[in-house]
Amino acid sequence: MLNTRAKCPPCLARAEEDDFAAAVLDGLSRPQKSLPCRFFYDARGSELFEEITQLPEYYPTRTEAAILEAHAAEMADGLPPGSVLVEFGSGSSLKTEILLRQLTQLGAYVCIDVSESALEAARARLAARFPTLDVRPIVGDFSRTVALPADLAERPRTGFFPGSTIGNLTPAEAGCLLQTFRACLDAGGRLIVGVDLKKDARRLHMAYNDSAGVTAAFNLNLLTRINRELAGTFDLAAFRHEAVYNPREGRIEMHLRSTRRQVAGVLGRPFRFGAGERIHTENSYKYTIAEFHELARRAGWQPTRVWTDESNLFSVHELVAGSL
Ligand code: AVJ
Repeated sequence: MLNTRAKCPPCLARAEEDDFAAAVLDGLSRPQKSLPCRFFYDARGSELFEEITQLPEYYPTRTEAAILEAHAAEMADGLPPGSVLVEFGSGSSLKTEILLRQLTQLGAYVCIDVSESALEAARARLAARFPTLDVRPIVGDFSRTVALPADLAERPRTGFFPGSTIGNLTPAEAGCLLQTFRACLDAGGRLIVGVDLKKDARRLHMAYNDSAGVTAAFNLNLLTRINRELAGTFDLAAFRHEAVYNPREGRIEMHLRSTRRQVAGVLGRPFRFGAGERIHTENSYKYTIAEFHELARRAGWQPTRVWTDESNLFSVHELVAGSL
């Protein structure tokens, strides 16, 4: 078993508690400059991501929603009455409603997110739409072990981690996260997880290089955020969005490429860029079903069922926790 503490670098969902300044200064000081993708999601970034999910080229969100719609009833059956649904990084909990409509035997819905405002908005909306549902928001970082409310301790648990958020992690980090979820959900617990599939590289390229330029704006917004929050002096016109599929690693990589030799300041410190030098801003890993099964098994999960769309663009996996 991997040691979660030692091998899990800070990865996702920690944007509100961790130090943007320290992460940016550190990332830009490396020989291969990089910025953590969790900082994309300031107010403007979240808005741009929302726009991305509506783009004709960006298939993951609508495909996953369609898979959930088509198979939610199957996902629900076999769920013991009184079960607790635990969502890791629930945000608006919008996709969750597709499941909640079918999970009529649910004992409670525990939603974990770093954003207290997002949790409160979701709680209010769910209270109106599912008046009998027991909603338990927890403000916290799902990449660390989260304790569930004591009165729910004896209930069977099902985890929910949609959106292919797991693709932002390296496979090693993803394995750590699956182990953390396993610890939270206990032996016999289930996990429903959305995973984007490997596919034709042109299709992937289009999804991350949309013709309206929304993904480019989303990527470049990171520099706007640095300029605003960290007294940055990035010239937005001198960086270009780049998204490329790396077939060896099985991931889309997003970069910001400097179009010329230049210096950009952050908190009074100068960072030099050569012409063509890149800042690596995001990885989005794609898996075959077999690859994801292997990853899950190594993290203590037994793959049980998997649902996909007709074009095999996206997968939703059901995993059952093995005993430790
Ligand atoms: C939110 C991680 C699923 O990797 O596709 C969308 C983020 N980046 N376009 C993804 C993203 C560029 C997205 N995830």
